[in-house]
Amino acid sequence: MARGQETSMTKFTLDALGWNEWFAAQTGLCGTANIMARVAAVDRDQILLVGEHGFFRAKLSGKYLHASEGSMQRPCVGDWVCVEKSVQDQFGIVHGVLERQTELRRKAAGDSVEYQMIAANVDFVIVVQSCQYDFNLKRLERYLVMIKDGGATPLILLTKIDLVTHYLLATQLEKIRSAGISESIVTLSNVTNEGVDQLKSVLAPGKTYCFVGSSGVGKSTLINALVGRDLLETKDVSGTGEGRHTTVRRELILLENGAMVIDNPGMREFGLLGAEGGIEASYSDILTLAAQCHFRDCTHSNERGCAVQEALECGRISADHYENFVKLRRESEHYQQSYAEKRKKDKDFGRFIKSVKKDLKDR
Ligand SMILES: Nc1nc2c(ncn2[C@@H]2O[C@H](COP(=O)(O)OP(=O)(O)OP(=O)(O)O)[C@@H](O)[C@H]2O)c(=O)[nH]1
Ligand SMILES: [Mg+2]
Ligand SMILES: [Zn+2]
Repeated sequence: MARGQETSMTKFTLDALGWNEWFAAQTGLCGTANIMARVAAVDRDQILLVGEHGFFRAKLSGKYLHASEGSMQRPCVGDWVCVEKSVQDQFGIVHGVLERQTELRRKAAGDSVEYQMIAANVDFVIVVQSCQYDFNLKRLERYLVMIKDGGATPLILLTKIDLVTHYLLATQLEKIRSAGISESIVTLSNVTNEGVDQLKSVLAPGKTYCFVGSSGVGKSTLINALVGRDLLETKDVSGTGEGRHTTVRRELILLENGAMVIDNPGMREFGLLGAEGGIEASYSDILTLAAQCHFRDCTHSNERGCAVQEALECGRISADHYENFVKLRRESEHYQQSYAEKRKKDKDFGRFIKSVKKDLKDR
């Protein structure tokens, strides 16, 4: 693989890397760790950072590493961190992570009641589905809920349009719209390049775009096209479209036009946990109706005077849309209680962070 950007000598302004007033307001907490940098990738025990002097590597301070074990507080791609580094140091030392402006996270796999961070401080999350084999409306809705919950703006991207008929593509677009999803949609082919320029025109300088979706849908192929060379590894998939995972690392890449993109490994699951805000944003039509139900604690299943059931009966909202709402809300709430208990531990961590920040300031 052509390893590219980390060896480039380009310098940047922090603004070009996505820095804004939100982060600037926090720099007082950084003390002597006075270099601000953005996380481009997290490897085993090293972090690739990009700052005003370009790319460099860093490690977490021992104290931070110890306290943040298994926690959401560990730096992830897109984070802004406070680093201590002198010119002669090979590695920087990361002392703290600035509070995130947006978060993309999902429920960790299996029974574990934890969030898993996917990316931080992204402006847009591009949900990629392939028109061939991969298109799935319910999965799309699930992504939209978590994206909105984390405060980023979702965009929808359908790839591999060279492999399907115009009719099938039109049907898929119609399905998305009739489910009440109003986000922008781009359709493209990495083979014929149809639609690639349209996507390029959407990507704005200084903004960060995170690509998510199943394995084999063409995320890395597309990012290579945006970069203009084979920076990322891509791989052929079997005839069913079911891919092995080619990308194994989340990585922030700077495009020539100044936009930043994050490639991700393909995801099989995208579990919900405590995503009430995202559900409210995605199902505002149902929640507006729910406010008119006769009973305040209406579950919208079989109560008298239920406005949601009424709308369902007369076809104002689709059964699929409603069923998915019920399912996602149940899933989102399922682990809430135990998560809340676990949060107590994180509070202790929060106190620790405050003390570290104070230490740094007092030095
Ligand atoms: N026909 C067709 N093939 C495509 C298109 N985009 C990507 N491919 C092919 O699909 C395969 C998988 O592409 P990748 O870019 O590796 O997919 P990915 O989404 O990065 O996959 P993971 O890294 O595993 O998550 C490669 O063989 C690509 O050449 C497209 O628009 N049309
Ligand atoms: Mg990939
Ligand atoms: Zn009701």
